[in-house]
Amino acid sequence: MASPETSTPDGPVLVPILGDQLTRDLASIRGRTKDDTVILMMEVWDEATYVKHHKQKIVLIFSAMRHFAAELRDAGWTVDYVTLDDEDNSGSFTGEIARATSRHDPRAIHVVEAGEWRVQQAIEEWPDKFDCEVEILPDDRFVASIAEFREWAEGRDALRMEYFYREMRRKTGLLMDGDKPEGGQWNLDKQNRESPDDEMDAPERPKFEPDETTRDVIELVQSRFADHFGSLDNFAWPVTRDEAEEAADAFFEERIENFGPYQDAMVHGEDDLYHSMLSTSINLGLLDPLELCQRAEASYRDGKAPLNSVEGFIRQLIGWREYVRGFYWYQMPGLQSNNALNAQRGLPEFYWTGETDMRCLADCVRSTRDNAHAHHIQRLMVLGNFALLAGINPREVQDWYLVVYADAYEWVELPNVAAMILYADGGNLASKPYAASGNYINKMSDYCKECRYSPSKKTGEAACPFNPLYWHFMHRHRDRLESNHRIGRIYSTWDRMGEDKQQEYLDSAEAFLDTLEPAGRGWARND
Ligand code: FAD
Ligand code: DLZ
Ligand code: SF4
Repeated sequence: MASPETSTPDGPVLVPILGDQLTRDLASIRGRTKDDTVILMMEVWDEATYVKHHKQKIVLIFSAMRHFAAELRDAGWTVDYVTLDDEDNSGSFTGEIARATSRHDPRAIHVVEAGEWRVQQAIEEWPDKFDCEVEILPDDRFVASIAEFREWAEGRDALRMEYFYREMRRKTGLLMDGDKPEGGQWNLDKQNRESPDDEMDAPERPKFEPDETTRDVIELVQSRFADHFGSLDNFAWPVTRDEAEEAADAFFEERIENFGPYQDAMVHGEDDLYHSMLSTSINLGLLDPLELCQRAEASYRDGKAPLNSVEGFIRQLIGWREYVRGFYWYQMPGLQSNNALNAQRGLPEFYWTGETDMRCLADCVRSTRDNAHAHHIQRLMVLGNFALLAGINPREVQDWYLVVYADAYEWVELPNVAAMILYADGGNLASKPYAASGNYINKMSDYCKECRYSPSKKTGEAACPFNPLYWHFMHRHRDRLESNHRIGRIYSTWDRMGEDKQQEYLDSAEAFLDTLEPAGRGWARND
């Protein structure tokens, strides 16, 4: 830590840039003069291991950080870059700021607020720890500030994405026709539920061959994080702004047209379909989400993509993405420990191994392991739906999602997991649990055709496990869910079944749940 004597009024401004702040338009460097600024970037053990991230996620972040540092240097900035294998590396952000203040004698530290609550807590201690001015700037890469979301949310009985999204449409002017939504409707989700069919022939997204920098990081990760989940064989993520832009160009040229209709479709072995595959780049800061929305709108206005695709894409970004970020900061730190449904089962081993006869789950875990990615409907209605119905403990599910996806940061992962899939917040984010039986997956995918289970069988050995698990879930949460106007009606179906049928469902579900092997915590966290 800097002592009072080491701080000089005419030292430079130290600008720490965190691993998910890789943009030259960052608030802390925008408008700064280069000869008065030292940018600090830090590979630190604490960040790489607070959960045992997928190997591809660490490679992606370290490689993108190293490329960004080189880009800044080329542009004339002074960058102090601390690598993980620097022998004096302290292992933490705060420890590295302490070392950097003694190297540079800064007159001030300017840092953009962290994406994650855990890191922000540490940053907020810096003004007391360091003997120079510390300025914490808002992260203005989002359309809505944290304060703006809070203002919108406070006093409302229920928070719903739809109403927030309309505010964001008005604020950005995206897809507006005066003060009305383009085409007359705000949300065209109902047009975006096509099942997969033979017409589908999604072009392959660009894959980026690891360059020397990425290969160095791959070597580092193979040696230092060998026991982390996931394969590195398929590493092909964009690691620079240029590559990310190439990936975005390909999406707007080849896939946005069909993005909407097939947004919820799933096909065995097809990992990208018409999705943008841009979340890793957006979350790192390599792409600006608002610019992407403007490009999407231009595709509609130029007649290259239909409104339902473009509205769907824009809704994911200025609706869901902005909404979950605001929700995270509004609900933290409680959101981490919410468990409204008192779910206590351990995470099954197959979430890590993929070894299950449930073909849908096995395919989603395979894609997760090989690509550090699965698309939204796989995360929500296969992996998430199973965790909800089987009553898996939210802490274990949260860790899993944070570990396994290359785009996972707690601000976006936690609301999606705790509130959207698990209903662990008791319904602040979602108006009902996203619970579904095998029917839904059968309709939206080709998984069931070759599965050893049958979605049309309701109970017994051959029945799709989602079927009895669905009723088991509904039965055990009747007290809470019966009064929910969006889901409560299903209890009349349950009551009409009669006791014998009901018991068959419950017994089948119990028999299946008894077969699940809990994984333990070793894959997610170091002891
Ligand atoms: P596309 O389908 O092309 O969508 C376009 C963009 O919209 C995405 O790139 C993303 O930035 C944004 N978006 C879409 N849905 C959401 C959403 N629900 N919340 C926030 N942004 C959204 N996304 C993450 O970026 N990080 C996560 O850790 C993450 N965890 C998730 C966990 C669960 C349980 C669920 C259900 C969803 C999660 N998502 C997360 C959202 C979504 O699954 C991914 O953003 C998406 O699959 C990324 O692929 P894509 O870029 O091809 O997305
Ligand atoms: C996820 C991650 C990892 C694995 N490693 C680093 C790192 O070594 N240095 C760094 O600056 N950032 C890393 N990150 C991303 C941070 O966890 C991310 O910036 C937080 O979300 C900030 O809140
Ligand atoms: Fe999944 Fe059930 Fe279909 Fe098998 S039958 S793929 S378990 S939904």
